[in-house]
Amino acid sequence: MKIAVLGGDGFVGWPTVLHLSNLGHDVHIVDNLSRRWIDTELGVQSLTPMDSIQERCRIWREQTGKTLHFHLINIAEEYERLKGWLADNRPDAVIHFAEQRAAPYSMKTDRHKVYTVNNNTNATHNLLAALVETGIDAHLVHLGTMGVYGYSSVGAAIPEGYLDVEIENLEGEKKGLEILYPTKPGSVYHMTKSLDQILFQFYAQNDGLRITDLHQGIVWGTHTDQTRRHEQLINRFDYDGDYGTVLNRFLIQAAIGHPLTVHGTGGQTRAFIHIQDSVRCIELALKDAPKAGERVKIFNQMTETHRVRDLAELVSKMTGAEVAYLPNPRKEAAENDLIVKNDQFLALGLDPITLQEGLLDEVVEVARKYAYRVDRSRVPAVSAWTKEIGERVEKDP
Ligand code: NAD
Ligand code: USQ
Repeated sequence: MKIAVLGGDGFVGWPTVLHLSNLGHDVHIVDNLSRRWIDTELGVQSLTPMDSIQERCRIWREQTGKTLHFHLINIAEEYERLKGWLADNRPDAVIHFAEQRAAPYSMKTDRHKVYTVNNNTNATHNLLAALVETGIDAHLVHLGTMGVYGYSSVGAAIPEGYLDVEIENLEGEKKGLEILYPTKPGSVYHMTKSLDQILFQFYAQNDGLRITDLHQGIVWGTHTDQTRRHEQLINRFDYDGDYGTVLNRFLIQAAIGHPLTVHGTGGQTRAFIHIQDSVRCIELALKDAPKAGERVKIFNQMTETHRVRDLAELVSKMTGAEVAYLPNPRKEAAENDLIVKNDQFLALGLDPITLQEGLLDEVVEVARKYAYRVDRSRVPAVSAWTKEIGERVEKDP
């Protein structure tokens, strides 16, 4: 297949590009490199030394003989270029990673809120409008998030996108209705992913676009089979307080002798998936495209759930690191349960990689190898969800 990977220079995008190219697909990366600019804005860098996207593509060709194409387009702001690119290239599938994905970054200031909404909502809507206008029957696979659901499970498993409910009509008869599972986003970033869901619902119903939305949990790890092939194919690894995600942050903190930064009691339960499984799920989803006129296909792309304090204890036991319980800069439930259905990927053949399988050691090794690149002052998470929380955290950091 000819596959366009929008956001193919990012943490999940790059290993996906390599995975699909390795399978023999003709892969085109479309990215505006905004993530690299945000590193510059924040004064941080990936733990791992990343080459330019052009250099990464050159090394892949040298290693495998396979060509990757790179196109510098801002899909949120350059609608005509995006449409023209799609019309000229006519991909069979489009994978959409190209959004601002950090919840703390999206809550930093009003400017960051506005940027995140403009970027993410326009990126998704531009893509949908351009697919309709060009008449390309490409399967659109979008990376969404488990966070659209909020995290309280009321003791019931979160289904894969849809919920059957019963309502009473005016005659007092009970009628069944299928609805999108209600969203309850916990940050401006997560809110943009909730908005995306409505855009997908509309374009699938109105224009027959074939759309799959993958509600992904927190991705951990760094290497995949392909990024291991050469040092210059290495994946990015975010450790800073805005972009670093919890388990990868704990692992790098342990490697540099920094106490593990648990927010609040650490009673937050979240869904997780290893980066290798993430790219495998995308491959599986590509093969299972909905037909025109079908509802949006929604998968929960996660393999296990963990409580933050249990992860901290696990990493502490492995490495001897101290655990620090800090005031929480976020507005979120202090404790929650989370039960998630992921039957669809299991049925398609996903064999989940779990935390116990030695991959944690691999990440610690990567973290130790590049620990000299870490700026310790960028480790604390300082973006506060409200002004009041900000003042409190500042007084008692
Ligand atoms: P990332 O920030 O590393 O990558 C996103 C890429 O998209 C970057 O290369 C960026 O330059 C590009 N991009 C952003 N806006 C763009 C625009 N307007 N035009 C063109 N390119 C643009 O993020 P990631 O961790 O690889 O996540 C990829 C997707 O998966 C995101 O949509 C995210 O919401 C979702 N996701 C990520 C995780 C995770 O733990 N990393 C978990 C669940 C879902
Ligand atoms: N947390 C800590 N200490 C830290 C960092 C985080 O206790 O040093 C806590 C947070 O308060 C939160 C939980 O860990 O309760 C998860 O935080 P996170 O930064 O790892 O994940 P999150 O903000 O939810 O965002 C990440 C990705 C996002 C993706 C989401 C999937 O950045 O792109 O959508 O995970 S999910 O969480 O399932 O919604």
